[in-house]
Amino acid sequence: MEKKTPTAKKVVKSRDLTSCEATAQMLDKARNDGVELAFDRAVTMRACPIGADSACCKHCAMGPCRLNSNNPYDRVGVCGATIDTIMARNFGRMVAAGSACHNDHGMVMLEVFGDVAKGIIKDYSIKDPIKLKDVAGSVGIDVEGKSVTEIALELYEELKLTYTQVEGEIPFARRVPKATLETWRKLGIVPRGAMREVMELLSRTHMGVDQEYKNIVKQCSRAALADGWGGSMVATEIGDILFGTPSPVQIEVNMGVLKENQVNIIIHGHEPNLFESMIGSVQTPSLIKAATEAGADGLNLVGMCCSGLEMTSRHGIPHAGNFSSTEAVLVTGAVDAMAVDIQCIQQGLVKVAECYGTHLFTTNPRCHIEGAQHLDFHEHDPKSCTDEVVIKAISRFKNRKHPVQIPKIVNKGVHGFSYEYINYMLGGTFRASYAPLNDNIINGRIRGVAGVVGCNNPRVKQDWVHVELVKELIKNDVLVLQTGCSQVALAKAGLTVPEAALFAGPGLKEVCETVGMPPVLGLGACVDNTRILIAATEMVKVGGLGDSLADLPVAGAAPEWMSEKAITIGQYFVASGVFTVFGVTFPILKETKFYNHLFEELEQQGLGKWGFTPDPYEMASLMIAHIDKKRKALGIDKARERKLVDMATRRAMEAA
Ligand code: NFS
Ligand code: SF4
Repeated sequence: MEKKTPTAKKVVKSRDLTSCEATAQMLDKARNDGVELAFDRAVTMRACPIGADSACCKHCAMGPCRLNSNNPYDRVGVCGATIDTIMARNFGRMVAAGSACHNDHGMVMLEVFGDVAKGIIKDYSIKDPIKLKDVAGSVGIDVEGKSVTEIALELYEELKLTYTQVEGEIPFARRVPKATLETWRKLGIVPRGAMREVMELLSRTHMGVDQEYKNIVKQCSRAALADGWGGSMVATEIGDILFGTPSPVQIEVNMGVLKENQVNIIIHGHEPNLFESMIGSVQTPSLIKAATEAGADGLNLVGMCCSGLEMTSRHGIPHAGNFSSTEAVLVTGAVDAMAVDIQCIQQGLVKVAECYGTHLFTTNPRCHIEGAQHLDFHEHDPKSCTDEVVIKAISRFKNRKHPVQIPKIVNKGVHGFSYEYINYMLGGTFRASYAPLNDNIINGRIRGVAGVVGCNNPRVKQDWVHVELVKELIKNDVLVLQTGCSQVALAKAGLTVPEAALFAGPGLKEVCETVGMPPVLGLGACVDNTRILIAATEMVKVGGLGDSLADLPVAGAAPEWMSEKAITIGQYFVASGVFTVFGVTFPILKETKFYNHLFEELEQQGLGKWGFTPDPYEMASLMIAHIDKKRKALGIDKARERKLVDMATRRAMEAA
């Protein structure tokens, strides 16, 4: 499928590869230092055009087979597999991997929760008993008269079914709006346990099993829903119960959060457990003393990527940058240690860390990297790992050999908008409710809601697609909810502060100013996309916007996606009823039946559908057109018409 390819020239100007000024400065420095980053590798590593279209199959040794003719229906694989089968199977394998990744993480979170409830793990406790009761109630556990421990143990047993259940619907299926659930039941896509769904998807995409693309897509939906309403949702809810439900907090983001005279420690990955323990280690008096004795002004703990976002939301810990900045940040020479756990950890980090003398630690038994030092992290004795990271960081600080050059850029944002807080913020303490949001959508002040999420991808200019898309959406009165690396892009662009309401259309601006909220709400890590599902569910429950999630005037986007997890997230949003647009590239050939199925037919079945364009402005208009279509179907388009932004206002806004 058509895609934006990078400029063919071997050396591309740094500012054409990223709109993050700090990252550009570090890319320039890396080039001067003779160090290669992913940005430059993406220029020299041309994407394989057949693979990019998902037109090849290597599922058996009769192949690999390539169907790269102009008419993909001219040929079939050695086994006779058609282009639709091949693309659907490849897509299914991506969904399976992404779902496995989130579910594996969610399962670890649940095990930790179980051990905390049983008193086996003593380093963590239940921080939010109110949320515990809410979640338990939502899956049908009677909480009356029971102790926190009793409820926790029951919830642990119940939520285990999210993964292990062989038959029947997963626990959080009870949260799905009735009409949406009915559609899933009709289609046979309500998930059983994630282990079963992922296993079945892998089995069905094996050579010679499921060879009807529509049937494969059904299992894709089921395995993806087992992520969104399963493993990811468990990860979010358990994270809140154990570490606290986020509420808005002012944060600092960008590489300027590193401090020249302090011991800088970066945690990069996806498991809040490691990060929570690290917070304990940097507050340990003996370690602070050791840092001072080494000549440092203190210990500076900073996050990156998704666990960084969880810590930002829960504790206001500074955030150094998103996925495409993880190598670049090491080029500052200021990072004394980087500890990683799982997911989105580029192997390229090893080389860059080596060049700048940074200690790079892997900490999770699932993720060792050749050339990195491995320190096993265990929730039963977390400090033995995290203290060691601090000690190594201090020794590197004492012996810093590399000149330190930190880009002096720090941006501020207000993040930590949980589903629960949005409830309170809009409705007030005494009548916490989503009714004001629905009212403002119905009266047209807010045109609709968009979820803008996902990764960076060095094949497009870093952050640029995210920022341009979101600017366009808020200008058109679309309230934007964000997670993952996308949120960091917007924070760096200064659009996650209440003052950013200035850039919103008049209706959205009015709402933001009344409530004192930014037009772009940061909800956390990628697993926290489930907060968007829950918020959307509440909008349906409150009423006035239809019966099913598919009726809502909402749309989703992952403008710079790269990971298989993103595809799974896209598929569970689509299966939940949301029109979801991806940028960069899409692993599909146009003018095929499989394309038509994902991009049109799914919507006719009562679900959402996929969209694709690398262009942020086109992406915005696709999303807005969809929102308007849903408004029309709900009969609330009239209210909206009176609120259209005229040219004069628009010009005034541009000038502002
Ligand atoms: Ni999400 Fe988080 Fe970022 Fe993409 Fe990776 S860090 S889980 S996958 S790159 S948003
Ligand atoms: Fe080729 Fe079929 Fe084997 Fe795929 S499964 S590699 S299309 S023969």
